[in-house]
Amino acid sequence: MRITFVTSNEHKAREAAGILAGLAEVEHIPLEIPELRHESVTEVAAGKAAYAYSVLRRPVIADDTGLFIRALNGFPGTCSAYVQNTLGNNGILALMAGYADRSASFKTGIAYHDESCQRSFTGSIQGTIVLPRGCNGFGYDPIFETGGKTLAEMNMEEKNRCSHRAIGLHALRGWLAGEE
Ligand code: ITT
Repeated sequence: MRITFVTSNEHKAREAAGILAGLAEVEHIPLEIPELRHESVTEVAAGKAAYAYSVLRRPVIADDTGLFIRALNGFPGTCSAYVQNTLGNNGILALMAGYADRSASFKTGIAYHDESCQRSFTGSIQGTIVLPRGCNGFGYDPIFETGGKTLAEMNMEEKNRCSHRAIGLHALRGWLAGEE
């Protein structure tokens, strides 16, 4: 089975190829997809996958991910890409100055779309916002700690055992395996 992962983010595609290995070959197409405004990563991912399918007409997956910080009422949520590009991790840390509650969740919506069906899956993990540590990964990984390590202190195999994206992709993998 061959699936096209449509994302401007090569790290996402690499993580997905690792998790779907042996079941599906993941081809990465770096298409820029217009994003719906919605509070749910799962809804945004479904919109991205529908758009990608309408353009490519082959089985696609899309991912939408957000960091939801409790003390900031869920900010940046589904605006995480914009906030990463504007404020960055240092800006997030500055916004959190003075907050004792550092808890946050990372959520990923994974959406699959082909000629006959559309399915969405969600993965979520809890963690803590910390000063940057580690140099693996991307985006918010250096400031998100879970199980004693930041995601940037994990190699891809470790991150793929516990991450929000891994949970969503394993759900997709299970469903695809059942469909075969
Ligand atoms: P798409 O083309 O797939 O939309 P994107 O990087 O813009 O790629 P999102 O809209 O899902 O993706 O934006 C999520 C933001 O959160 C973006 O800044 C990412 O770098 C960051 N992010 C996504 N997954 C992450 C992860 O596993 N670890 C750390 N940061 C992540």
